[in-house]
Amino acid sequence: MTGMKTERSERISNLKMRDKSVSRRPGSAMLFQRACEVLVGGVNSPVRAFRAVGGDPVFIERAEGPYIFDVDGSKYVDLVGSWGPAIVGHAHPDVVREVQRAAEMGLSFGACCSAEAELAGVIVGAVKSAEMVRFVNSGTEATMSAIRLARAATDRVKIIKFSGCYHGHVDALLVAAGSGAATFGEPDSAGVPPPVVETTLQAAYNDLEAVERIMTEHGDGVAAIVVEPIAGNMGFVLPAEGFLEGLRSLCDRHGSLLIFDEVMTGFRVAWGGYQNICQITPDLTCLGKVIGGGMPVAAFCGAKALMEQLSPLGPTYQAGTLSGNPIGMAAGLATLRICQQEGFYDSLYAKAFRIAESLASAAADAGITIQTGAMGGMLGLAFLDRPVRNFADAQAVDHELFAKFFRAMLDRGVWLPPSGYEAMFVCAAHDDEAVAHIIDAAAESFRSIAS
Ligand code: KE4
Repeated sequence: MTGMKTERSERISNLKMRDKSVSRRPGSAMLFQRACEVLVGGVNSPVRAFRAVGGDPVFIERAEGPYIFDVDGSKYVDLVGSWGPAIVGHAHPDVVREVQRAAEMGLSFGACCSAEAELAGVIVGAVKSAEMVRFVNSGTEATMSAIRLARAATDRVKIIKFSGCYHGHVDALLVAAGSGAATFGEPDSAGVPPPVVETTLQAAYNDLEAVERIMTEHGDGVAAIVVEPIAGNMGFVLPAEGFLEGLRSLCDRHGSLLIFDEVMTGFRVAWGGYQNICQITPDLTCLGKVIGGGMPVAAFCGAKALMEQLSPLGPTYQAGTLSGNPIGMAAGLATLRICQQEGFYDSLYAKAFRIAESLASAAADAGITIQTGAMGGMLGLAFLDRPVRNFADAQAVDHELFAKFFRAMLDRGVWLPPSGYEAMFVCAAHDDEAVAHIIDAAAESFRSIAS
């Protein structure tokens, strides 16, 4: 689907490439070459480098509704939505208007503003387990701060996380699958000193027995179990029946805290988050993405007695220059106002379900077995002959075939996440035409990769 050529993209496409090679997307290729001179890997977040799917990254010039437009003037139906924030559609007029209005009054005060309590009030009203909120600027900050608070509140150090779950680039959570019986973490990034992750224990997602074994041995030293209630960083993995309930009761039994990392699922799969669906109450919830509507806004929240252990009331320090930023608050408030409309999530789910079902049948028609799933406005696709239940399954997915599918869909005007370890996201602006385009492109793409 090639959209209208913008004047700028005409200009870019006329640029001569330094190495004179002709690229399908000359503007992106030229900009990527330039970016690589001053940005590490040409990007500010690794997944954008397209290394998992091959080829150079595509540079986006603008986005509107369910579409994004690259610098060469091509148009794509977007199933990434900036990794979740664009839930109401890109450049929604109500959101843009509120951001513009806030910006005209100053970008940042470094002081209190009314919008902070207003957005916090919406979150407290929506997230059952939240009485108090602290805003931060990224999901990483939210999980990092929640862990610090949990350690302070319990006077314990150990943390349990699950392989394949991603909670941002927090040192303590950049842990590979641990080796040895106790499954102590080993760093899965350079620069993370082994002592930092020695207190991070790791288990397989959905393996409640493994967590029971760890808690039997270490329970009285475990500050918290941190979990994505739906895992969206190893594809799309639903919690097994009883898994989250089991974590809750293990935490209650051993005096540990349960942290739901709902940075991705918060206000994405339901108003408030997955905890409002599964009816399990975590002690702390991390939020991000949707609550900022595309601006750098994240948060962690929980019961008053726990949250008030944070500075300035309590001994656990946490701070941030741009936390509660008026522009971010305006974007978040405008976004959640739209999400709160009657039927918003039912409509999102209907789209996500329809796309997931259509992907499965189109793949089957091409003789390819895939797994798909959907919850609210989130969906997943895995080239595997069995449901993905944990990271080992996610690693067994045919990521090469996913890469071929990604490129085939990209060439047919559909923007998928550039990694088989990611989830996909629909938005309120995905209308019948956009969904039909995804379905048609998928049918052609599955046929092309099958051959
Ligand atoms: P940020 O620090 O990137 O704002 O949030 C970290 C984070 C925390 N928790 C969960 C469940 C998350 O999914 C994330 C970040 N998600 C990835 C996409 N899977 C962000 C994309 C990127 O890293 O560029």
